[in-house]
Amino acid sequence: MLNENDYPISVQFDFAAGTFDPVQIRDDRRLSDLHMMYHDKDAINCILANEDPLIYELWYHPFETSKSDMALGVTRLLPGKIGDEYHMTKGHIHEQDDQPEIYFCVKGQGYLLLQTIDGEFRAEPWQAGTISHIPPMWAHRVVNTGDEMLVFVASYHLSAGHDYRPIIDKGFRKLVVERDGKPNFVESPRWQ
Ligand code: M6P
Ligand code: ZN
Repeated sequence: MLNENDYPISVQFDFAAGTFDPVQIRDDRRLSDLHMMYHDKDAINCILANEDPLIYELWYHPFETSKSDMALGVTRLLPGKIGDEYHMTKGHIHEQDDQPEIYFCVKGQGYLLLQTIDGEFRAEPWQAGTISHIPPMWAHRVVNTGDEMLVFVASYHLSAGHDYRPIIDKGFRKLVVERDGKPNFVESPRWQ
């Protein structure tokens, strides 16, 4: 006997808008949710004194036939900077050590930052059409270095779990900051 969730589901993605329909869950990430990730604390306090800007939206469709089913996530990362640091996702590593993920950049440009717990670091340049495989045990974060919204589609197992603690504690090895109008990688003072 099939349950309601066991039937095939299709959603329609709109490439121009970077949205899909029907969407099951929507969530916003504002600066107040992410302030610990950015290096310029004065800039954060100055912005938060007046407003709490939206940094990215998450659109989800969890397919819930079982706890090892896959989720579809669409992340809509607005352009902009906090101080000199480009807008970015919070970044996480999976709780389960055998869980990979696929990210598909459908709009905009930037970088996918990847890092192991021992500090091996990679920055994959992204433009619309780039598809990246994130191996298990690599933390991942997306940075929008362009002038338009960066949108990417993610597919992962619901059971993977999100661990934000290593990123909150030490961040990534490199910050992506604007220098002379261009993205530049600099060593993070928090990393040792
Ligand atoms: C993708 C997926 C989600 C993740 C989201 C935002 O959609 O990887 O699991 O939550 O990006 O990333 P973060 O949780 O690091 O803010
Ligand atoms: Zn992930």
